[in-house]
Amino acid sequence: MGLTVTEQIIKQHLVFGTMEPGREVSIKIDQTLTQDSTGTMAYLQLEAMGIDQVKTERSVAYIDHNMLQAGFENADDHKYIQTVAAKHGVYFSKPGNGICHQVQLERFGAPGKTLLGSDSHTPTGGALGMLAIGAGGLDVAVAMGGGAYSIVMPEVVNIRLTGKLRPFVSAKDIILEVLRRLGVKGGVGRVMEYTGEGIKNLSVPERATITNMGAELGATTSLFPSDDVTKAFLKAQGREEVWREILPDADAVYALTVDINLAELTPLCAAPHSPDNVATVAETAGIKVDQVAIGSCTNGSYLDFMRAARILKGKTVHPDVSLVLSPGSKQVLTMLAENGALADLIAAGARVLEAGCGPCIGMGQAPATNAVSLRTFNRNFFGRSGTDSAQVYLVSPETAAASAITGVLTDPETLDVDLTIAEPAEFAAADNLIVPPSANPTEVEVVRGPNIKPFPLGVALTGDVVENVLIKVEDNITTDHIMPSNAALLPYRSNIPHLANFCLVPCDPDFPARAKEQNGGCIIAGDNYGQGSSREHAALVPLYLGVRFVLAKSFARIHKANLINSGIIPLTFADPADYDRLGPLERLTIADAPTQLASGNLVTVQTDSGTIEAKLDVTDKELAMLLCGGKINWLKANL
Ligand code: MIC
Ligand code: SF4
Repeated sequence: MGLTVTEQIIKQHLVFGTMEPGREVSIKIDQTLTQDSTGTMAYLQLEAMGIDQVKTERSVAYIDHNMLQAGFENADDHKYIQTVAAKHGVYFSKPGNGICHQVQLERFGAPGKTLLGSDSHTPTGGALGMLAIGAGGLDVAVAMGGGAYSIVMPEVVNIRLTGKLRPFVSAKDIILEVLRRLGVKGGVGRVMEYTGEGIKNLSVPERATITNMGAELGATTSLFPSDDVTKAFLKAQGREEVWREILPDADAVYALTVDINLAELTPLCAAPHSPDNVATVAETAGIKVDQVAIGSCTNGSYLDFMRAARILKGKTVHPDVSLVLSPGSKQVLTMLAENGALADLIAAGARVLEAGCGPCIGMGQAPATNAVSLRTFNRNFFGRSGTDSAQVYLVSPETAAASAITGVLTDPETLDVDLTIAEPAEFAAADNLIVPPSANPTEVEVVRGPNIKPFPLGVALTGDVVENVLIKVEDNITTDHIMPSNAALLPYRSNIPHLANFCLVPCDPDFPARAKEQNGGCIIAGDNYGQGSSREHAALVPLYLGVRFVLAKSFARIHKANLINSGIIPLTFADPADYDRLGPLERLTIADAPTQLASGNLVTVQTDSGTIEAKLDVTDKELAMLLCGGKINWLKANL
């Protein structure tokens, strides 16, 4: 039987396990990336594990999230990451060089390789035909140390694209269409593999918009084959030598095929507050817009900005609109500056930020009260923009630029502009902002600022676990709910005690105080708990607050792994209807927890009014981690 691209890459990297959907497989990791908001923790963990030099082919530490330096904290963390990278064999991408996913795609990614990144949008690299997966910082630290990465062998879904996009319809509309059809849980346990005639007309950066936002499907990753389009991109990046062709076998078998005719697509938008709340721009058009933001790791490419510049050239942004740009990389910004497109954008009234995440993670540019913000980003979760009352719509750069001029959500298909722009034959590729690791690592002194505080460690599981329900939350709670990130909080990513005061506050402002008062407890949740970011702070902070287990209808993949790594037990309801039976401050008891968990049977949970059954769906290794209080304890005992 033939293999999909996903299966070919997993097979070549298989260290342990059987490639059957649902079974655990461990794979060798060739490349890693970290960014600064998850990176401090990852490198503290690397140091704690006593790893001297990284064992990967290439590991890169990016500074792209915490760019505002309102106090010393971010600058201190940048220094820590730069020095710890130099000491341990990691390349360092300076602030200003761009967003990790885009720079990795441009400068380091290679077909057929595996990449593990401490950021949920790491699958962006799948645009090059690599298996690129997001994970918690601790898992990335282990991979840097040469350890294999374990996943549940995914099902491979074929998204078969036919036809050609019409002008003004672009890659963002393709992934919004996939989200419209499959929803934010549609990719759970799956890899989305794109095939079909339609992919031939999509350049690598356009493919990257699609693989990037596959994270919003909950997918393990997304990828495209490595073909002539991939070759042309790598050549234009001066890296043709890393290209190799990787196509699915002719008789590859997919679990499911989803057909999309690109010619039939129209501009789409995701309405507040979920990326799968998709409607056509035509039917939503006319709502008044206050802010337009173009950029991020989803739509921060050369083509994205060139199209926006074409639309805005000679025009002026509407008086009531603030247009803000956050380019994906220095390469993109340089090229726009060199060819004059940046001047067109500035002349039209755009506010230009440095290449980085910026407003996508609430680092500045928070919208006004009740404002409507159109963003070319990938997430419109409640509160993520920094303004709880803001209404964020996710759109393509074409829709964003058209609306910036009119001041209302505007269908770009109503424009009369020629948007034919070729991908460059040569990109402005320069690696002068990438600092190689030190040739004399023993001489490097790692600089630690006062903002860096020790992180909490779990304790071995013993006896009965008796905990009160601290909070009961609904479906699709994101890590932005559990551990909010914004300009005020991001500087404290290496300070868990401070972050603890904000845990789950978007759901209940009293949660941190209650958790402290009760000396910890447990969390009851609906479906897809922990969707979104890879931030392990959404597990470490609850651990710090004494949360022992989460009982949910289901979990998002990365968050579940982060809970296990922290020693917090992720239980699911055997009968989801039992969710309705539980209330706040109810006392839940798991009698003789180690024995029950290890039995492999259903776990009986005593409640105030009876018992309910829960499932623990973990591998043997994960069970061992839970029993000894998390991955670090497990590593210490096993390595
Ligand atoms: C995000 O887009 O939510 C982030 C910020 O990039 C996160 C990482 C983080 O929380 O630091 C992610 O996607 O993993
Ligand atoms: Fe940065 Fe936004 Fe991309 Fe996360 S989604 S890496 S915050 S640009």
